[in-house]
Amino acid sequence: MICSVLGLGYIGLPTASIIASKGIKTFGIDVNTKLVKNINNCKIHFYEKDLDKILKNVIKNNYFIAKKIPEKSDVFIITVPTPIFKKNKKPNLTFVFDAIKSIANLIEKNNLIIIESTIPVGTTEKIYAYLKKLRKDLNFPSINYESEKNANDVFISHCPERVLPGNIIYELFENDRIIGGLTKKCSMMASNFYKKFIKGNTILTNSKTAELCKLSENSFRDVNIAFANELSMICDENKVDVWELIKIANIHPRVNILQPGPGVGGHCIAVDPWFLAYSNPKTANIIKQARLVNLDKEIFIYNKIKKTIKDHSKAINKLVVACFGIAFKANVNDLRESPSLSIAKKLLKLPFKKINIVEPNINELPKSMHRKNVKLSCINETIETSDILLFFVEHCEFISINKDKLKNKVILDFKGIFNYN
Ligand code: SAJ
Repeated sequence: MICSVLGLGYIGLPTASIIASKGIKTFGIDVNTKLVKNINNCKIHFYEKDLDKILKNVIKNNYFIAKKIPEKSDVFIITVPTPIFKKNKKPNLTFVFDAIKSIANLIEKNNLIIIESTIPVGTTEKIYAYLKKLRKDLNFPSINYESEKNANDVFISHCPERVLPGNIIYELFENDRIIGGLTKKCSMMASNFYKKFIKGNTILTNSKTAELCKLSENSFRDVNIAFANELSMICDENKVDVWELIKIANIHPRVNILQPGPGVGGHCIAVDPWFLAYSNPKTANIIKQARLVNLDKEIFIYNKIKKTIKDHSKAINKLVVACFGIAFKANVNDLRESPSLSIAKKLLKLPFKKINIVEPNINELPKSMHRKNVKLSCINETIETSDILLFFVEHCEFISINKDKLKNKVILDFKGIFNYN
């Protein structure tokens, strides 16, 4: 059996590596020539626990090779990004359809096509219609999930990735998978394939349910984080400690409030709810509002910082501020859609004497932060030399800071670091 995984990013590369680790010949396909070369030399463009070991092994044993141009395969898995257009929040499916186009002429009877990328409801059916147009020689009967007679030549399913950045390898093996086939047979064929390399269960359904399920999961989390963020702003207005409030409220057996922070980052939860808000503008009210609340939290924090600067005894051009954490969440080096990074970038525009950035998970600052007065610094030196300390991310290194060192410092703790025991 040969499997091709198209898109070697945060999901595609770990997925391809794990499939190859089960002895399945796997091609990792990506349009980026440099990335393909680097991956074949075991150079990975992001950190994910255990991925380097697995990749090294599968390359050494000839089970995996990265390529630019797709080849004939039994299974094609699409793991390309599905961003949104900034202006109108419309899902951008260009990469998905480009990937499908790139394999269209390679597809043979009995091939499996699996879309893992997060997609709007109905997209798997659109992909089917697109392939039907491109490959008139193949048999594509009308879609009917329940029909036993459905005799397609190719089997298309949406099996959304649901793994947590920072724990991807473990979750790829262990998590249950939603298998959303266009037909029952598509689901069964895809399920049999996943069972070759996952320990979790496969849950079979139709493609639309699978698409909406993935979007619902991430929207659920976004809405719940928005609730925590809204509470944090209500607490601020009422001069109540939000961390203590949430701790007490969560003692209730049916209450489980999440943690507030500078907003929601990453390429998933900050993006996917917009798919629903865009396609269901009249009904997806809470979902849209939650997105807006989580975005507003960033502005709220920026205004808090500005007020603190104004109240400080030193003039702004004499002040040294420190941003603790610019990653999108705790203990990862991923900066995508990071609200902390976005706030830090806004701070660059203010005339501080110096800005210390403490981010233990990266070795150099992103280019967009390159300024004379901005430095990637270590924890202890930063504490000693900074006037205002801003805590944006709950990295484990920050939680273990000896609190005695922080006496006499102005601290704004947006992640409740000092409430961890
Ligand atoms: N966050 C909070 N407060 C919390 C929890 C999270 O502010 O109490 C913030 C984080 O700091 C981060 C953002 O939310 O900025 C998202 O982090 P996350 O850990 O909740 O989720 P992701 O984006 O890393 O991964 C999510 C997961 N989805 C769900 O938990 C429903 C993962 O399972 C998905 O596979 C992934 O999105 C994806 O790829 O869609």
